[in-house]
Amino acid sequence: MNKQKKVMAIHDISCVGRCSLTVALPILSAGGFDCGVLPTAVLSTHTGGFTGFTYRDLTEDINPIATHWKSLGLKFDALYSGFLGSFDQIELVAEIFDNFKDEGAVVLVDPVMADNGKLYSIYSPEMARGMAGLCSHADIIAPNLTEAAFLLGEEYKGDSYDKNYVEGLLKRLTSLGSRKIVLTGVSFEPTLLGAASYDADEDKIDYYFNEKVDGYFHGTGDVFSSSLLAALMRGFSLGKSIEVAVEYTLRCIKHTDELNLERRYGVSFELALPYLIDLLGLSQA
Ligand code: PXL
Repeated sequence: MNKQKKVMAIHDISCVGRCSLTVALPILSAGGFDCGVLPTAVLSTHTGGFTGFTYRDLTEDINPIATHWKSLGLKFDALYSGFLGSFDQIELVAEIFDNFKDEGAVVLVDPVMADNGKLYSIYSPEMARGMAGLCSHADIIAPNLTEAAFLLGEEYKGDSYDKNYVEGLLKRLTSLGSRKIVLTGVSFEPTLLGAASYDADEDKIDYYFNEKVDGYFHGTGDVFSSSLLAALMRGFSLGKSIEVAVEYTLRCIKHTDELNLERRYGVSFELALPYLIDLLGLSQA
C-alpha cells in the first residue's frame, strides 16, 4: 500500500445503542482507513426505542472545527455523512464537502431520517427537504425505501412494490444530483432481503440479496453504509460493494440473533469484523 486513504465521518455520537459514529468509525478503521470524525450531536442513546434521551446539538462547533482543519491544510479521500443534528447543519456539511474533498474524493450521503414509512421522532418534513438538497453534493446516496420516498416527496409504498417501482425510484433519485444510487432494504420475496444500486454514468442496475432474518434490527443502515463505503474505497465496483455490505450486515444480524440481544442496543457488528476484513481482501494485510 503506497497511501493510507483518509475518510471523514459526519454523524452523531449516540453514547449507547450501536449506530452512527460508534459503528462508522470502527468499520472504516477495520477497512484500513484513517477515519476522522465530525460529531453532529451527542445523545445519551439514539432516538429509536428509548425515551428520555439527552440531546446536545453541536451545530455551533462545526465552523470553528472547519476553520482549524483549513489551517492544517486537511483533505480527505472520502467524506461520509449520516444523521445530522439540525436543519442548519445541512448547509454547513455541504460546505465541509466542498472544502475538504481531495482530488478524486468520494462523497457518500446516507440521508438518515426515516424508516418503516416514518420520519425519526426528532426530524421534520423541512429536514427531509433539506436532506434532498444535501444529496446534490454527493457522488453516492444510500437511502432506504422510506427515505427515498421522503427525498422525492412521493408516497411510501410499504411492502407492496415490484422491480419496476424500484428501478423507477433508482432513476428518479438521480434527479437529486447524485449519479450513483444505492437503495437499501429491498425485498421481492419474503425470505430474501438486500439492496439495489444504479450507476447513471454506466446506466447499470445491480441487485444483491441474501437471507432475510425476521424482525427489526437497529443501526443496520449505518452498518450497511459504512461497509459499503469501505468496499468502494477499496476500489470495488458499486455492484460488488453492495454485495459486501449486504453480506456483512447479514452476518452482524445473525450474531445478534444468535445471542438473543435486545434489539435497541444495535447489532453485534464487532463479532463480524473479521468477516468484513476478509470480504475486503485485507486478511493478509
Ligand atoms: O441509525 C440511525 C440513527 C442515527 N442516529 C440517531 C438515531 C438513529 C435512528 O434512530 O436516532 C441519533
